[in-house]
Amino acid sequence: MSSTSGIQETPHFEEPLEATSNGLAVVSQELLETIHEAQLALEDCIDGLDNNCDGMTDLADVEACPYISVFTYWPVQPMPISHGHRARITVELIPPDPSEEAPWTWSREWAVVDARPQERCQPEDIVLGDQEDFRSLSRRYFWMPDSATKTDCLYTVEARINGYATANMRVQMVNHLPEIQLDENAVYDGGTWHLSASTATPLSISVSASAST
Ligand SMILES: [Ca+2]
Ligand SMILES: [Ca+2]
Repeated sequence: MSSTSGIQETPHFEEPLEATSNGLAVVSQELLETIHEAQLALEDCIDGLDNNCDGMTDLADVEACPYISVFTYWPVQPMPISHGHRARITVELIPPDPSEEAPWTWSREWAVVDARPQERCQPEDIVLGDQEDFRSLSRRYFWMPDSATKTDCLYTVEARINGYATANMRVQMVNHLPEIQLDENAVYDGGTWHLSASTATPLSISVSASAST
């Protein structure tokens, strides 16, 4: 529409009051959720302080620091593992991580936290390898030391979830003497005895014989 002055008038549409009110409510709700998430993120679960000022400190702040059970199928403590062998430990997280896929909400840290006897065993003796993380599991590969001086060393491997939920697994380096199993029947071909043996190490056999009468 043109006025007599020649100035174009822009059509003006007013939003209904109800729509404006609903829009503000949505923004308000989103803002509250953002503030709430920020408050949860602010709580450090192990520092002894109420970081997000909600009156609850560390693990008492159950919403920011939920109870997590770290469960392991570790049947023997300590678990004997041969020198130089690669092994793995798996822990199950109950409940599962809040995220359905990586990146995970909860951190998963693995470490060797103790070695005994301290005179000849150190946590660094164990070499930690690849780690695999899933929503309900964390798994870590490691190598046992391969030195006779570390025989019978006891190591404690710890899985730490979200900075505070832990599980400890103990392993012991063993160095069993090689065992030789002879077949039930040695075979004599009329001039020579034939023996077969199974062993995990290079085989050297010393034989002494005496004639029987
Ligand atoms: Ca805290
Ligand atoms: Ca708090």
